[in-house]
Amino acid sequence: MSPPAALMESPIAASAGLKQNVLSSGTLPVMGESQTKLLDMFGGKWDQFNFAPIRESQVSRAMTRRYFQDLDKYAESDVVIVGAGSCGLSTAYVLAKSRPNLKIAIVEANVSPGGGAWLGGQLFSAMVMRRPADAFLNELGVPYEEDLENPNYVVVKHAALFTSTLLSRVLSFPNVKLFNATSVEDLITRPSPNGNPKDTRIAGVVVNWTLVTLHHDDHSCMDPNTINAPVIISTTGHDGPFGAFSAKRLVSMSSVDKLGGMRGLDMNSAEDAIVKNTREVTKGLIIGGMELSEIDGFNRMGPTFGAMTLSGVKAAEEALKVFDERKRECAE
Ligand code: AHZ
Repeated sequence: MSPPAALMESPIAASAGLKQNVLSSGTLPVMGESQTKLLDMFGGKWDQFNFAPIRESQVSRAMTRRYFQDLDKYAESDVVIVGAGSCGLSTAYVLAKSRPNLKIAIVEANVSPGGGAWLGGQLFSAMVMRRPADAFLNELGVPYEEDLENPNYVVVKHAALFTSTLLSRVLSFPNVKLFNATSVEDLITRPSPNGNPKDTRIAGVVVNWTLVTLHHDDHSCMDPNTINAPVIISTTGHDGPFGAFSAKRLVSMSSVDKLGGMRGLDMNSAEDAIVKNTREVTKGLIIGGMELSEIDGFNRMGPTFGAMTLSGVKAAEEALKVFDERKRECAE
């Protein structure tokens, strides 16, 4: 039996040993007296306060018109990202920023996007990232602390600071639409030219409101909707009630023989393996993040998130290759 880790390793530097990283590129704005006019505007005048009048139908139309326009626009997307966890959002950020002309739909089963990245391990606040994933934090402008005695990792004081910043950046891109509370229930497929199920091409996703997806067993048939796209990026996390969705579907449709199955925790091997192997697993379908551990049988890494961001960078790179290749094929 191995001795408790505390007996083997020197203690983590106390907070005095942590250096606050000051970012030139994007220190987040801090609310201060000089930066908010809201108190001047509203303070002490609540007696005269009124909202501008509105008719209820205007609220309804303001929401539904936009949503139905988005459903129409994104029914043919350039890229669909399944799952808005740390990997899916990182992928969306890199893709949307590098190709502003791509139409990117993100489909997230949960009401709240972010997956498991709102907290660190065991529901603690801090998020640890091993270098060189600090490059992703620098790009976003998320501040972090460095351990002066160990330069190999950095710490964001609260995982929610990373996730909320990433999410707000992604949602600000005009070429991205997030469909949350919406589940991918199936993949759209095209037969392989040679009849081999392994060469089946993925041509889109089948979606439904998550609340409907959860009730297929106790309601009469409730048919889904569809989104076509030449590139799907699946980042649905490791196996669970919703996780590893595409990986499991590829097995049931015989595109992949069997799942490798996620292995026990080994931070060092797991993070490198996930990033390096993020790829097009089946024609038209890229898998990244922890979902890949179920396909390939990689270890899990537990509460260190660098691989999720850099798997997102690799997924974006792969997606651009696949997209450009498909465009060339269509032009021929
Ligand atoms: O709701 C899911 C979550 O937000 C969403 N999702 C799953 N199935 C879906 C479906 N349709 C639409 N059928 C679906 N959305 O996918 C998101 C996955 O996020 P995640 O945080 O679970 O996965 P990730 O790969 O981005 O990050 C994994 C984080 C982990 S787990 C882990 C370990 O256990 O060792 N270590 C890390 C860093």
